[in-house]
Amino acid sequence: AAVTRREDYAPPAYWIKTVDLTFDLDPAKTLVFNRMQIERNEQVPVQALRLDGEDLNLTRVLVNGESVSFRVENHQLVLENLPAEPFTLEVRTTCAPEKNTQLSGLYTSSGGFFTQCEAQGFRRITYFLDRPDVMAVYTVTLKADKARFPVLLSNGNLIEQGELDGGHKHYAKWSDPFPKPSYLFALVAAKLVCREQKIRSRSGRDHLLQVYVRAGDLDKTEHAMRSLIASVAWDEARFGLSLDLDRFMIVAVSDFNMGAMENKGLNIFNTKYVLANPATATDTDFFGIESVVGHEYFHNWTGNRVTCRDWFQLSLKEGLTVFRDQEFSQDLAGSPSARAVKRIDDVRTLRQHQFPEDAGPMAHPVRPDSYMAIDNFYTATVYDKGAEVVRMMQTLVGREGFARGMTLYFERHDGQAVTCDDFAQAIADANPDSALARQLDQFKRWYSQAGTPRVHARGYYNAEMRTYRLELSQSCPPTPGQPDKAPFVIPVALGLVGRDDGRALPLQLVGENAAAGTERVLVLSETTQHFEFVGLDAEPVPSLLRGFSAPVVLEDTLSDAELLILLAHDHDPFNRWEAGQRLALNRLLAAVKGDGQVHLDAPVIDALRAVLHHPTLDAAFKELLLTLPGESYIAEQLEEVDPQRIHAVRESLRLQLAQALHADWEWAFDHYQVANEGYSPDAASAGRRGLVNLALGNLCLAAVERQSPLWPGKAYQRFKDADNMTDRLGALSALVGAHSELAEPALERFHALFKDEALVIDKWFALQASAPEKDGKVFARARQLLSHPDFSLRNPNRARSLITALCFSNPAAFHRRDAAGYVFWADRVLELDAINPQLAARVARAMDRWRQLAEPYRSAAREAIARVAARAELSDDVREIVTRALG
Ligand code: B3K
Ligand code: ZN
Repeated sequence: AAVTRREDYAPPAYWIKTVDLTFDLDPAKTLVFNRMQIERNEQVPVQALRLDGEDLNLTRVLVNGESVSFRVENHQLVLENLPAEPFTLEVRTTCAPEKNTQLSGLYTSSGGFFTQCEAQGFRRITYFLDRPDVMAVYTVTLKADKARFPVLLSNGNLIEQGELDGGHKHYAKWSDPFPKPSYLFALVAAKLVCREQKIRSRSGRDHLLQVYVRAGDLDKTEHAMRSLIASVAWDEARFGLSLDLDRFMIVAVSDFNMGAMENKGLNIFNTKYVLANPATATDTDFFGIESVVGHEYFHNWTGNRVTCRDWFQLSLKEGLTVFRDQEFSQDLAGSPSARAVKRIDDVRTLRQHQFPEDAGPMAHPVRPDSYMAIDNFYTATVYDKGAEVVRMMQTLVGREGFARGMTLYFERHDGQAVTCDDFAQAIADANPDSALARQLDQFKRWYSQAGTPRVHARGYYNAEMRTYRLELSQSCPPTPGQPDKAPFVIPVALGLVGRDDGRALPLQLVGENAAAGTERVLVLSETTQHFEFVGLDAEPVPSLLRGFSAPVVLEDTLSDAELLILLAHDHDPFNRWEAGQRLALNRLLAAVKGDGQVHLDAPVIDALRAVLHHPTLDAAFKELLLTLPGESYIAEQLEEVDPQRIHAVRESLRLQLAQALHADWEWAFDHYQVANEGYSPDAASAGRRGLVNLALGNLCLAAVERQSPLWPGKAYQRFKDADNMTDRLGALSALVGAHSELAEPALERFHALFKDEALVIDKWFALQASAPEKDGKVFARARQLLSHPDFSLRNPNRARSLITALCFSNPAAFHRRDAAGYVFWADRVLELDAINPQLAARVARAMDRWRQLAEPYRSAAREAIARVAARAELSDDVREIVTRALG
C-alpha cells in the first residue's frame, strides 16, 4: 500500500466550484448523477484531471454535454485534454449501499440511508477531487420510495420537495450556501421522527433545531436538544461565534464507526451520543452527549467555516474543537471544583490513551508526517494532545488574549482551507508581547515532535538567604523516526505551599519588586533553567504543573510526607488529586517491583479518610481521589510489564482500601444519597451518585471477602429498585466487581429488563467483559458471549462492547500465560477486517505496547501480531497498524 507524505502536498490542478448531485436511492442499486462546474487552477501547470472513486460502477462521463475519452486507473477517473475555460463535467455511477459494511460512504442502517464521508468516504459515493482543500457549493436532490423513506435530508436549506411516480416516490432538493470540502457532505433518507425547537440567537437571528431519531426514541432526545441549545449560546458568549444556518439538524444512527460527524448543518450521530433518558442512560452517558453535541456543533466554525488544507492538518480542527468542547463542559459545570473534576477527567483520558500511544509504535506528532490509511490518524494524539497544545497557547497568552487570537484567525481565514501554522500564527499575532509570540517557532515543536516530554524538578532551600531555587530541566524520549528531540516551550504553572500550615505562599522571583500573587506560570524553554524565589521563611513544598499546565510527565523528588501536605492543603484541586494518586502509585509500584505485597499504611489511610469526610470538597472530586490509578496507567510507569502481577497488587490494595475505610464507606453511602425527587443529570447530583456507587462497590468487596451477605443483599435490592440507570448499573457493577453470587441473577434480570434497548445491552456486554478477572472466568465468559444471540460484529457499538472492553479495558483478562487472549484478538481482527477495516484497525491497536510485556506474554503477542500480518488480503488500515507494531 502507498504511503502519503506531508512534504508531498501540492495544490489541486483543478477547482470544483459547484456540485449538483441527484440520488435515486435504492438499497441494492443507487444511481448517482453528479454534475460539476470545474476550472483549472491557474497556479499549477496544465495536467490531467484525476478524480478519486472507490467501489463505484461508472456508467457515463460527459464534458460540456459531449462524450469524451477517459480511463480509470488506481481508483481514479482520468481525463485529459480538457477545455482551458471552465467546463461542466457530468459523471453517472451506481453503488450498492446495502452491501457497504465498512460504513464509509453511502450505507444502510435499520432500513434507512446514511452517509459518512470523513475522511475519504465521498469517493465511495461519486468520482470527485476528494481532498479538503477543494471547496464547492452543493445542491442535492434526493429521490426515494415515499413510504419507506419519508424523511429526506441533506446539508443546508430545503428548497423544493414533491411527489414522483404518481405518489409512490418523492423527492427533496437541498442547497447549502457555504462552500465546503466533500468530507462534510451528508444525506439521510429514512423513517424518522424529530424533536424540534425554534431559538433566537444573541445576534437576533431565528433558527430551527432538529433532532431526528427512530419512532420509539423521541423520549430520549431532550438532553441532546438541551445540549445543542447550550452549545449555540456558549459559542456566542465565549467566542462571539453565531450559528450561520437557518436550520441545524442532528440525526441518530445505530451503525456508526465513531461518535459523531460534523457535516455542515446535518450532523450525524452514533445513537450512543444522542439517546438518553434516566432509565437507560448513566450520568456518564449524559455528560458524553453534552460534550459530543458541543464538539460537533463547535466544528461548524472550527472545521467547517475554516477547514484543513490537507489531512496532516487534522489537529487544526480536532485539537482545537476538543479544547473548545472541554472548555464548554467546564463552563457548564460551574463551580471551580466542578471545573477541576472535568479537568481531572480529561487528563486521565490523556494519560490512559495518549501517553501510551506516544510511547509505542504508533507514536506520531500532533501534525503527522505520513500515513498509509488516514483513518488510523484520528488518534488520541491528534485529538487530545492537540487540545493540550491549544490549551498551552491559552495559558501563555491568557484567556482574553486567546479569544482575540480566535477572532483574528476567523478574520484571516474564514472560508479557507488552512494549516496548523496559520492557527498558531494568528494566536501569536494577536498577542505580540506574549511568551508565545516571542518563541513561536520553538513552541511549534509541539506540532512536529512526537513523544511525551519529561520535566525534572528539584528544589533547593537556602535558610540563610530565605530563597528557594527551583531547577527545571526537560528531555523527551526517542520515538519512531525521531531519535533526538529539541527542547519544547513548556508552561509550568506553580504555587508554593507552606510546610507547616499549608498556606499559599507569595511568589516573588529574585529581581522583582513584589510578589506576583500565589500562583504563576513559569516558561521552561531551555534544556535546564533555574528560578529563584525570595522571601521564604521556611522550606516550601512546591506544587508544580498545576491544572496539568502541559502534557508532560513530571519527575520531582517529593517525599510521601510532602505529598501528604499537598493532599491536605494544595489550593490547586488538580494537584491535590494528583498527590493522592501518587501516594497510591508509589505503593503499587513498590509492590509490583518488589515482593508483590502491598501495604496501605496508617498515614495514607488517615489522609484518605479525611478526604472522604471533608466538609467542603465535592462528592465527584472525592470519588476521583479515592479511585486507585488504573492497571494500564500503572503499566506505563514500568520498564517491563507483567499484567497479572499488576492486577494482583492493585486488587489487593483495592480490598485494603475497602476494609480499612469500611465504616467511612458506610457513612458515605448514607450521607451522599441523592434526595428522592426525580433524576437530574447535573454535576452535583451525578457526583453524589458516583460516590455512593464507589462506596457500595467497596462495601460489597469487603463483604464478599468476609462472607457477609449484608451489603451484596443491599446492592441487589438497590439494583432491583433503582429508578435510574446510574444507580442500577452502579449496584450491578458492585456485585460483579466483588464476584458476589448475586451477580449472576442480577445480570440475567438486567438482560431481561432491557432486551429491546440496544445501548443498554451494549453496557451488559461491556460490564461482563471488563469485570475484574478472577481465575480466568472473565475471559471464558467473554469468549462465550461471542456466540450470544445478541452479539454481532457488524454493529460497531456491539462489537466494541465486547472486544474493546476485553482487549483494552481488562489487561488481566486479556494477557494470559496461555496466550488465549491474543488468539482471540487475532481472530477478531481478521474477521472484522473483512467487514469493516476502520473498526478492525482500532481493535488491532490493543497490541501497541506488546514490546513492553514480560515473557511469556511478549513472545506470544509477537506471534499473534505476525499471524495477522501474514494474511495477504489485509486492508491498508490493519496493514499499517501491524506493520508498525512489528517494525
Ligand atoms: N470528524 C469526525 C471524525 C471522523 C473520523 C473519520 N475516520 C468526528 C469528530 O471528530 O468530530
Ligand atoms: Zn471532531
